[in-house]
Amino acid sequence: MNPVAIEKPKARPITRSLFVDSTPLLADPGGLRERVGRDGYLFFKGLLPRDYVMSLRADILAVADRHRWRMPGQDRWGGLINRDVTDTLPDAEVSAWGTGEQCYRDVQHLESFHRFPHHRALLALYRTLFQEDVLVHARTVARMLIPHRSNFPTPPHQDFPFVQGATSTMTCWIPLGDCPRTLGGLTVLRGSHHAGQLPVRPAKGAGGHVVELCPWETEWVEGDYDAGDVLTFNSLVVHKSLRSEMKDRLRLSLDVRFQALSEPVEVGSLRPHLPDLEWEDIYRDWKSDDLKYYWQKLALRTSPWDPTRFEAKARAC
Ligand SMILES: O=C(O)CCC(=O)C(=O)O
Repeated sequence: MNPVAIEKPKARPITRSLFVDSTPLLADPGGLRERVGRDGYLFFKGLLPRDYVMSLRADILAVADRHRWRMPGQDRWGGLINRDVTDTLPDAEVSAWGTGEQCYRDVQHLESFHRFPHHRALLALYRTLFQEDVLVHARTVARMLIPHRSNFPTPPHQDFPFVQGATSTMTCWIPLGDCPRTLGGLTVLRGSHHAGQLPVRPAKGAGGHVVELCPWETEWVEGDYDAGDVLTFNSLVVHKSLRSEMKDRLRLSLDVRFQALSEPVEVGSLRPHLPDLEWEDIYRDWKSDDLKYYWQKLALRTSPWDPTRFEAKARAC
């Protein structure tokens, strides 16, 4: 018997279409889950109140002011950078954290920053998606991407090797302020989670790794974000940032992860984003106690860190 020839998908031209707004599906949980199962991503226009987002933006920019890297004379929300100061930041710090390390460390101490992902609109969304109680990962990441010679657009990657735990974990990307495409917002490769975990190799930009894409994996979706918009995607979805064309302005955003409470979590997701920072230190000046060590009150299943997820392998396209 002749072996059956498996036909490979054909190479396709790269396309860049606009996000589909899933807000109408919030009233149709089945439809919402079907869409995320098919496309791997959901985009919501104005899911969060603009004031809520701008308030955290102002808190973070007040930290930036203490480090003198905003241009003087702006209001609390202005993102113009004082490049005379930021250009002197060491390359290693900027490539690791997007900004100076001490500034990022100070942001990681903000109570409003860690409280932000517990907003009821986000919890309700993930409860609908997972159909059970939700675990908010404590490791919230701020991307304070300043224009600097050591900052590069985030390369195409999947979050799963970095986050591990359950493949059903969802990343939530939230711009803290309006983020037009020209400021380098996040874009996703529609449906790319269906290919499973892809091999990685080292690269420049956030995360420091890139995946190899096949010539038919070309369907990028993107958009101009307003403050309050939310993008969420499965941890196997390939995503990257667009290149910022604004050489005088910072791009400020959060990455937060949510998962079903019954799924395993890798314990690093419950640690602060800076490896040498401890929660005790972060909590020192907080006004309320309710969110301190909140995950310790939950019945969690943990899974070990698997370093082989980063082993370089060739991909057969
Ligand atoms: O904000 C970025 O450029 C990268 C964000 C990202 O990769 C993520 O949220 O997983």
